[in-house]
Amino acid sequence: GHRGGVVWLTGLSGSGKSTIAAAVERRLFERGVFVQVLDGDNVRNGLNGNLGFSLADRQENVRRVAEVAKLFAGAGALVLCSFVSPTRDIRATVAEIVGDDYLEVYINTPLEECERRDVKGLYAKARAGEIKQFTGIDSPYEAPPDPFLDLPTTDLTVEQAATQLIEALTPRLQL
Ligand code: GGZ
Repeated sequence: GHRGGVVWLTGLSGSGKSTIAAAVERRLFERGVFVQVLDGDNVRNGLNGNLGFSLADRQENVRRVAEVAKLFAGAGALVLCSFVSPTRDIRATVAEIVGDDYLEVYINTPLEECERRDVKGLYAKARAGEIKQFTGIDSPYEAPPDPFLDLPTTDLTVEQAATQLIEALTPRLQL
């Protein structure tokens, strides 16, 4: 049997957090692991529908998610959380709430690469001033200095990144 835990993916918009989380989720689900993904898509409409993208709102967004993730982990789930979570302060809040079950994963994609991909066209809008306080453009991103795992996506396919993450989690969570 495996232990619950909170895998926290941090990185820029478009870095690949949610794509990698979905690949890990699929592969662990196939192995019978109780896995739950939390990301902006499933919490920013409902639970956190009243929050925007100021640093204070991001802090509150992430704080609520960390509390929910802790509840899931307590029930034995492996929780994959994909949030920009841009500052060390914001991530320190998560670590404090979640405690020993917190595993920080840096989806390490340089801004130039995220902007080149611009999957959702958000960087173009941010550059044009149509979106304010956009991470990496006019709002900060502080890279995590000492993550549990660093995934440089420019050198990895999604499946390779998922494999590295699962291999890193296996001893830790007794998968
Ligand atoms: C950053 C923004 C912004 C601003 C909308 N800054 O690539 P996406 O679209 O799917 O992921 C981004 C997501 C970030 O939400 P999070 O809840 O992860 O952020 S945080 O942890 O900082 O609270 C992006 C979209 O929302 N988005 N406006 N201004 N990303």
